[in-house]
Amino acid sequence: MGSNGNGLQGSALNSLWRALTARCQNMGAVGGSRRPREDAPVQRAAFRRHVFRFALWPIALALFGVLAAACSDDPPVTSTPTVTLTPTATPTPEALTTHLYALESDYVMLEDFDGRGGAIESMGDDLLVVTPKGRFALVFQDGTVEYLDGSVPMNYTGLKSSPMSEEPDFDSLAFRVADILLEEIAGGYTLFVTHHHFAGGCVWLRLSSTTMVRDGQRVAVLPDWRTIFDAEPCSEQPDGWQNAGGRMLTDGEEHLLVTIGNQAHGQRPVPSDLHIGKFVRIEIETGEAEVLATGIRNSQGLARDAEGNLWATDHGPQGGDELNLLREGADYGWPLASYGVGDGGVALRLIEDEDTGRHDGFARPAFAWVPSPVLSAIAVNDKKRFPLWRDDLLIASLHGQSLFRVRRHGTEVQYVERIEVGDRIRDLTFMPDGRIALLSDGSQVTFLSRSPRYCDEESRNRRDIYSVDCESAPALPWLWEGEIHLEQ
Ligand SMILES: [Ca+2]
Repeated sequence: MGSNGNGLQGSALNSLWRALTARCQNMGAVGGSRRPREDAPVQRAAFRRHVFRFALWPIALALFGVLAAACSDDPPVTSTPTVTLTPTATPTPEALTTHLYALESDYVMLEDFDGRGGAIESMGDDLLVVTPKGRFALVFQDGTVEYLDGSVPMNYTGLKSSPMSEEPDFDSLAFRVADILLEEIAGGYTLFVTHHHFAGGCVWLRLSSTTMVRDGQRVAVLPDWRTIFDAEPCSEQPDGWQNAGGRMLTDGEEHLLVTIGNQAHGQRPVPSDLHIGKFVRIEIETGEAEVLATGIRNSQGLARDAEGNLWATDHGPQGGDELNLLREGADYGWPLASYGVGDGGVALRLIEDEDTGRHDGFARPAFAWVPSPVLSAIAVNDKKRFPLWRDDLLIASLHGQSLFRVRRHGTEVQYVERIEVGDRIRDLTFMPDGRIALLSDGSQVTFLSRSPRYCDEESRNRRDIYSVDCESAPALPWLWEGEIHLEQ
């Protein structure tokens, strides 16, 4: 195990730990020491190297593609029956060859998710996972997993016993945790969660926070949750929470930036006094929300690059998934403009005399996808972890079961590389140790890292892998073809 980076040191902090965990025990929710291995076979799921071979890969992709087409997170404009997601993931292949890197993958299977969603965030060198229905798990650097006591206050039990759950369109899978965000404090973290919450016969998208305390391997989620914000309005429709959005980012100045999906509004414009379908800035202390931009459908990705640009993904209807540059005051068009069309190819013609599929009259995306991969989270790479991908955006997708590496210069997108991983990726993050962590809807955490094979003989003889950062590798043979004049 590597260092946890934030362990409590010294007797004073140990005393704090004891006091806090004692408080948790009194309140009936403590994250104690790691559970014995023999008691919890799933929790000690160590890394599993993929055994899936390339020969089977295209077949599995095709089959999974057919299945996923029915399981898209992107609710259709016309209603179709809800399909239960099979929680068994298709394993990511053991190696992925990309344009600039060969990647190796390790994975950890968690207990089956009850739904679609959840989120991950690095916690020191380890990974905090929140499942779609609000359970917490820590995936340690060696691949062992510990489930923590305590859960996100969603009131899923209340929803399941409500009359809404009897309705044919009831979508329990989409009732979810949308995102988590950790801010380091003395002895632990402040944890922010965007999630659904059922109250008064209605489902809200809520922003809550609590404290996590950490002493080495021991982590506790304190039970004193605080509600910061509820997005208006809540939904009384049995599937009205599908387009949740809910991705968060701190502005470093006591605010959280949050994307809020347009939920049950479908193709109906959202009134300006409602939060849904908008990009908002929420003051953490007061919960006051300010609308920064409008015209958002289901934005599940939000990231800030090193130059301060804000990038957000959004779902188109059929075609027209977007990568947007967020700017205050902008209207991103939904539902009045899109590069997509309605499900079944029905033209979206919501403004008189406007052509469909032009995105006229509104802030256009920096890039758009046709067909829709159903984009989810965004992470920005830095030059330390994948130097040849420096400043690139890495975007996950659900239906597309792929990552998209976006090469950009400033705000200009130059090209997009598709990297197929074979699973619906809900969230992703770069780990401090250089791995990429992916959370799938199939209850799987996958870690991608640069393969040692990237520097071996076979790879070095490939002309499409540019291995300048292989420390021990001799110069590439083709570099010696012809004359090379080096400047002195
Ligand atoms: Ca748009």
